[in-house]
Amino acid sequence: MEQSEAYPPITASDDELRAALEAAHVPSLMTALVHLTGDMSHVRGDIRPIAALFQDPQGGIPPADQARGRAIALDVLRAYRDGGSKLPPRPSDAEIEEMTDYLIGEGVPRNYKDFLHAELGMEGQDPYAHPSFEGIPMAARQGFHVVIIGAGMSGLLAAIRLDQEHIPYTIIEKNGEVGGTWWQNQYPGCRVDNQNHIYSYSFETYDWPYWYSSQPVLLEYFKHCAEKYGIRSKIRFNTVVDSARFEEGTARWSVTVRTGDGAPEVIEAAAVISAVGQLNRPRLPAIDGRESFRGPAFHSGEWRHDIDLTGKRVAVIGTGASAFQFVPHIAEQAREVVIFQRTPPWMGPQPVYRQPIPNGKHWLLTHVPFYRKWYRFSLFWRSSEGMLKSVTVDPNWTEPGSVSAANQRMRQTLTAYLTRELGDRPDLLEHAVPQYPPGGKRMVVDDGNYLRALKRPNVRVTVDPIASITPTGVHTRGGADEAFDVLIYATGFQASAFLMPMAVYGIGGVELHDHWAGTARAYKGISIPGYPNLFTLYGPNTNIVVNGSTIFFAECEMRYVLGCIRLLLARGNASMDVLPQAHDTYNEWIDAGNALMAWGTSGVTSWYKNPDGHVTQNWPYTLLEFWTQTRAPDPQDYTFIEARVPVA
Ligand code: N01
Repeated sequence: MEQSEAYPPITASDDELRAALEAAHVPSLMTALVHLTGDMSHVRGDIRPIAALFQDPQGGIPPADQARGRAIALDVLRAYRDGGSKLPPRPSDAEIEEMTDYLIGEGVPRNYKDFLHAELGMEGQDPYAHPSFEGIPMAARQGFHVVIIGAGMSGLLAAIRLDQEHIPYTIIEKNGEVGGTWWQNQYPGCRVDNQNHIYSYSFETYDWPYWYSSQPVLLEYFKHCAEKYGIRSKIRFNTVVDSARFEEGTARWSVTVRTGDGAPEVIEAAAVISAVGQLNRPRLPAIDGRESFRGPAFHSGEWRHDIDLTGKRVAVIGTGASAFQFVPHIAEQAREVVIFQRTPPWMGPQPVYRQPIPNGKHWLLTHVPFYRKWYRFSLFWRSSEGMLKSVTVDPNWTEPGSVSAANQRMRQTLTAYLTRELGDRPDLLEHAVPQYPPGGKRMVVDDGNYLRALKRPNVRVTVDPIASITPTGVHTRGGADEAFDVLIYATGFQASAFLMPMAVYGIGGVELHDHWAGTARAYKGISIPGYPNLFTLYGPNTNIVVNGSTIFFAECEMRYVLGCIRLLLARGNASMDVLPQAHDTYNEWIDAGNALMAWGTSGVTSWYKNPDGHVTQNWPYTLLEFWTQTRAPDPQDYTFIEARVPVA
């Protein structure tokens, strides 16, 4: 059988090949060599990754063995080039399985086989597309108009997938551009904390300039997707959804939108897909006197580029991922930066965090057949289930500051990193080691930039809590009055206020937020009882702390949503409503899972919990489990609803 991917022929010289191979991820390279030669000995020899060292970028392969692997690859690539860049038949399924085992350095548990095989897409399939709408007449599809709310990562994905099945839609977007959180967060230094080869749509590869790209690059990627897939013309920009109402007569939705100062307008929809994101509605803290400050004050998610910080005294409130990224930038401009820290973050060291991808790596990713696929796969594995065990609670563990022996080891490693980096500044180190267990909050990815900034003479960290904001600055509980020119709130987002500030009325006219009563819940993060044909992407309990990428979740969710739409069209029903029993049982299982994770423990506060302390954000299980849960809807979990009156 032919291999599924086309690559440009190799024309590089021996020296160019040699130079490119220096940048290779050797385990992925050895696996790719099987595709070029048909020879399984490349993954059966002694150049092999070691399971226990999977977090090492080269899987623990010693440098001398890496060099041997590169030398073998040089010979293979030369022969491939000189033979006209022709690939042998594709490896058999059993061989692919063996290559998978090789790459992740351990026998893949049986139940992972299907999942990993699909994620690989080795036959050229689109792993997260809906398997088939065959048999659904075009007229039925065309009559099923969907309103998508939001044109960020999830909304664009929804549009691309609906287009593939010829289902019409309109996207309502509050901003003037696509990109969602990547449009909203424009603070200096903003970048992704998930490596881009997995933080990207599975079907849309990109020549990423960085391992972890900056916000402008991410925004460009989503703009590129909107252009390439012809989405733009179906987006109503600068338009907000005021409300959505399920009309019980027609079993359809009426969505009330407003553009600018215009009059409200109602759009009818067979289904509504909410893709509103979680990290775009700033959360300003309830600190006394906040409104009284006379100078400029703004939130990190609403950066005031018109305010020149040069020579100013700036207060930064909060030390989460946002502050972590912009503090080094503003420290170069401001006269003085004072950081008000309530809780320090755990930092995961990553030396290449802001580094560009070397040319050799670009070349390998674009020219060596199947290298990119295996590389993405190895990252996927390394960033998925590997970390989960270290943040799982051992109920018999009693040491404060950790939740298990593995978590304690993680704590020691991360503490040693901080101790090393701040060895020369005991005053900073004293307040830099978090008391909560690693994994209790999202870890920040660090290449030393933030800690270097803290050591600057014009930067100071204070742990004296803020008592109030005054017209001129900050008054602390310790009694200090500090004067500032500018206040920057890096205090996060209203992530647990799902779908706010829209009003969403379901069966019986019940408003969704009243129904939730402060605790957002959904079945598989997607369906809510009493709200038929309302599907939420990145909804309740679909966020992750240590494993995977939110794009993986969105792709799984959207395949499930298409499964629902297909069910409706095949059965000829108007709407489907998830059964309360299925929803409740599912959420009990989610709660039980979260109670056993570091972020669910009682001493930890974060944006993952709602004000009552309930974990409304996080998925507590493996990626395999989410993939399995969302493969396809089970009709037994839903009631199907007919229209009582004809649709106008
Ligand atoms: O917000 P946060 P963020 N007084 O909620 C503090 C994603 N993200 O914008 O921990 C004083 O994490 C609060 O203190 P505490 C990422 O998923 C990703 O930084 O509550 N301080 C905390 O220090 C991230 O998790 C990227 O004690 C107050 C900070 O404000 C999420 O967005 C980059 C306070 C809020 O931290 C949110 O990150 C940026 C008060 N009254 C963001 N109230 C990347 O991809 C709150 N705080 C890298």
